[in-house]
Amino acid sequence: MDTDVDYGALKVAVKRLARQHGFPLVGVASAAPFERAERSLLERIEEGLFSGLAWFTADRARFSCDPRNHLPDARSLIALGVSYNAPEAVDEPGEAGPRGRVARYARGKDYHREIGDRLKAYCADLRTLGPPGLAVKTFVDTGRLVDRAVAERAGLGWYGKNSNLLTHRFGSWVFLAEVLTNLPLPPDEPVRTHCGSCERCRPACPTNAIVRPGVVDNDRCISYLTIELRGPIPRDLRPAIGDWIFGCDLCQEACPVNRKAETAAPPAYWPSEGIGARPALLPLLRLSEEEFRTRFRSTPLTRAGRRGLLRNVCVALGNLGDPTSVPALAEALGDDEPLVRGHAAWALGRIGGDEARRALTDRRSLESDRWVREEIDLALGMP
Ligand code: B12
Ligand code: SF4
Ligand code: SF4
Repeated sequence: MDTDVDYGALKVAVKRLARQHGFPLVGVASAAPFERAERSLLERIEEGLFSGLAWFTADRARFSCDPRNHLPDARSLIALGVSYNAPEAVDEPGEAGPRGRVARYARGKDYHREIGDRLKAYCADLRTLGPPGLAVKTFVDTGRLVDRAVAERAGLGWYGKNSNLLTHRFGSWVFLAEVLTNLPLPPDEPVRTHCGSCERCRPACPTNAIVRPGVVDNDRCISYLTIELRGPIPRDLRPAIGDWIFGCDLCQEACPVNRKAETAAPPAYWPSEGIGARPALLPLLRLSEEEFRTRFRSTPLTRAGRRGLLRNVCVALGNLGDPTSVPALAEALGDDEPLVRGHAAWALGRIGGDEARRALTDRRSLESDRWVREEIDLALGMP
């Protein structure tokens, strides 16, 4: 790199530019390997805590913890954070019937594209600052890099026992992204704060997914069960999901640091831009594939797809136990997707009553899928 360049001054300009591009949290970290993250990841994979995510292999973990795998002459990481905490007042208007809950990060537009576009514009402007030969690579969530570990090293925040990165201004309600570069920028210091004796998040988790402080068992986390899991939700975990239909925020809602969090989400993440915070469930159960695609295009809901969302809606309805949902669930017993039919059967069994039993018995004689028939039998046997 050019010895005539004042990298301290360049760092100030790089950070100012990041704020101008809508990244209020910005810090710089060295691009050295993330040894602690690699150790943690490999231990957790070995322990079986990631067995549900087939793509989360030991090889991927090793690759993700060394930024030089992406850019051989990488020197620095510019860590970026954006709040997704929207003001409550912009929630959707009321509608009758049972309602589900959506994790805060997923209520509006999808962040991958929105932040991806901003990263592109930011990097284009970085080129006007940087010396010749500047190389950059951008990451947000899906890249093979450990986003939280980068943010922690760059001083954006600290690890909470719920394993989220907590920040002074926005609590843990932040998306993380980064720019990897060959610029040797002087690094920032990590934040020294930690949870102290607080333990509130752990008992707040209904599936006991926080197995040790800072360690989440992916396979028990409602976020995984409602978003990433493609097949049936394990029967023993369904009751603990409550009314969450996409993601879960309980370990973050319990966190005292989040009480003081600024509500600074850009309008793209407001509930009015997507599914909202507490959507009415019965209309969701009646969505066709076409309607699902039109309504939820460019929102995080596409990750679960119609079948995943409707599976989750059935579980939430079963847990809410509102008898007015029986006709819609009975209709869902005839859905094209066995995944939806099986979870509708579970929900009807949980709600119980004559009408629910009749619907289950009628469907049983028509049902061709073995797993769905098993769910119907179990539902009919429910107390
Ligand atoms: C896989 C994944 C998941 C999995 C597994 C989550 C997990 N905790 O490991 C599932 C699907 C469950 C998930 C859920 C969620 N996710 Co997610 N997820 C990821 C992804 C793709 C990889 C995370 C990873 O590598 N985990 C492996 C473990 C080893 O990493 P870690 O948790 O950071 O582990 C560190 C700590 O445990 C710490 N540590 C070790 N020992 C100890 C001991 C103590 C006492 C403490 C305090 C810390 C500590 O060191 C470890 C290594 O650095 C990242 C994006 C990315 N590319 O990084 C997003 C990411 C982590 N997810 C994110 C979000 C928003 C969520 C949800 C909040 C969504 C929701 N509301 O439903 C939940 C939160 C659940 C939770 N409590 O963690 C954000 C987190 C933002 C933030 N402020 O932290 C990320 C960074 C995406 C992004 N770019 O914004 N996620
Ligand atoms: S997101 Fe929900 S299920 Fe996952 S660890 Fe936190 S409280 Fe538990
Ligand atoms: S609830 Fe308490 S223990 Fe959990 S992350 Fe927040 S401060 Fe840490």
